[in-house]
Amino acid sequence: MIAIFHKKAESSTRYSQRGATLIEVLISLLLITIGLLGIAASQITSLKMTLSSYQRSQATVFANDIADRLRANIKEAEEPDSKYLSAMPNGVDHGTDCVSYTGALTSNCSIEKMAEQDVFDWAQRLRNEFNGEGIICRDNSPNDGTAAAASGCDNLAASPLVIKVWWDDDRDPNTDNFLFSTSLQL
Ligand SMILES: [Ca+2]
Ligand SMILES: [Ca+2]
Repeated sequence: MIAIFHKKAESSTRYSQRGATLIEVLISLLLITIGLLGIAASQITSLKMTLSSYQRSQATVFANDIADRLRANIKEAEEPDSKYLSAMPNGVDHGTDCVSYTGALTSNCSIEKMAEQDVFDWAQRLRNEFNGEGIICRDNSPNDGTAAAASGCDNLAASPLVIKVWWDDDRDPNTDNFLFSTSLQL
């Protein structure tokens, strides 16, 4: 009798030891899962920040692009009623009169038409390559505005020339677009 009782007690201990091991394994799996989810979340955050910083550098490239175009057509850019300002926000497509980057301009391309074409080309590229929009205007407080149609530009003759570029940083149409603005030294 004693021997049998002893055997039963031993078996019960072994069983409870196996149970504890299973719980330990489950807890370990849970901890590993939580850890992996944490790593995944930080990876996603890091990817978002990388994309955000890439888009910001793209906005700078687009701003530099139109700044270079204004410098190349400085006589028109410096006019008080420059077409760079009045043709906003989408410019005017002058067909082949002022084809950019492809050799000599035709005699039909005036500096005013060139400005309108520059703005047109710029707006197209911003929309197609960046899903964004931009404006050239005069503004003494350039860090405002939510879109080309609500640019926050004061358009006063004494205000500096600025370039503003907006884009949807978080791909959420319900949040404001990001703005990059820079004042323009001609
Ligand atoms: Ca303003
Ligand atoms: Ca948004």
